[in-house]
Amino acid sequence: MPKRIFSGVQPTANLHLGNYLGAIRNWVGLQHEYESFFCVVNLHAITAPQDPRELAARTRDVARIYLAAGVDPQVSTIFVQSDVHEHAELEWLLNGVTRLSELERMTQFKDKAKKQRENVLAGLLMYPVLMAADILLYQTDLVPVGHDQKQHIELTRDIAVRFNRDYGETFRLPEPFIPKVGAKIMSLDDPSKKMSKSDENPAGRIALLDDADTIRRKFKRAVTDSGTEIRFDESRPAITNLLSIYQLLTGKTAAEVEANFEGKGYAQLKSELTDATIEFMRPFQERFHSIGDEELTRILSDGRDRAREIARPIVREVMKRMGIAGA
Ligand code: ATP
Ligand code: LTN
Repeated sequence: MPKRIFSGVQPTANLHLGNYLGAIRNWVGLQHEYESFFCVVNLHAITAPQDPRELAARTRDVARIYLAAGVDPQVSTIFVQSDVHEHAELEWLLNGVTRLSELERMTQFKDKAKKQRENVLAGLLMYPVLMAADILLYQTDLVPVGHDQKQHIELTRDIAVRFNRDYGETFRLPEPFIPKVGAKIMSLDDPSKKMSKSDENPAGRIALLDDADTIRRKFKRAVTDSGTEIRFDESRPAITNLLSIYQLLTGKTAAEVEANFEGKGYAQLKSELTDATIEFMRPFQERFHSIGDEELTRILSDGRDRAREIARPIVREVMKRMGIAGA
């Protein structure tokens, strides 16, 4: 069997540079080495309240972002999670080998539950089981994601190991693929927090559809550290974060980046970073806007058909092993 990758992004809000640099960008390189499945995980989005019309529009926009970033539908399978109902089916089946205590331990659940307080939806707790279903459904080898998803992939492995032990060898064990640079892009207004799309204040993130003026303004206001030297230094997280974004967007090495800014000040760093970001965004956004509705519909329905071909027999096999009708 060819080696496979699977990854996805939730269509919950405007995607930002962190989503691109930590995840989507790496898919583009990997798609030629692996058989690739890139999913818009809209069922995950309803683990928090959503406006139905916005959710539907964003689901298509996230697929457009995949394409604009360079995911090639001739090479990779791009589809919407809810179009392949096997994801929800396998999730329910995997609930039969997942422990409540494992779900309650997940840091993303704890963090998000704290924010939602008494309105925490049951789906938020089950979120990692649906993610495990996404991954295991395709016998995935590698899952390219940002650092925050590592714990969910470890849980996916635990679920797979338990299923294989209790019901016989069925699932392949996936590995995370977390980039060395970019796996955790930090917020521009608080470098102790990750850049996040659910953060109420948009100043901390550069959205992938921000215009040039907005980008310039956000970088101008980005916090910096004390000291004046511009180099990678863990004890100065704000500057290190700006340098990492610059490094990834320009394709330079860390040493080249430091040499470039030697003797220069913060204002120069911010100005060059703004230019590099706008230079990346312009063609990216042009591609985003050039993808027609019909073309997108065709790509997503092709993707759905390819995904279902693989997903269907796996769910059948799992049902058979568990003694559930329909096998
Ligand atoms: P939220 O902050 O609302 O939880 P998010 O911005 O983390 O949302 P997701 O859809 O949960 O967005 O993540 C999509 C992908 O982007 C995942 O692979 C995730 O690891 C990655 N990612 C998210 N934020 C960052 C970040 N700040 N730096 C690097 N990668 C990130
Ligand atoms: N939880 C992921 C999104 C996601 C995902 C997946 C990523 C859902 N299913 C399967 C990789 C593989 C997140 O980024 N928040």
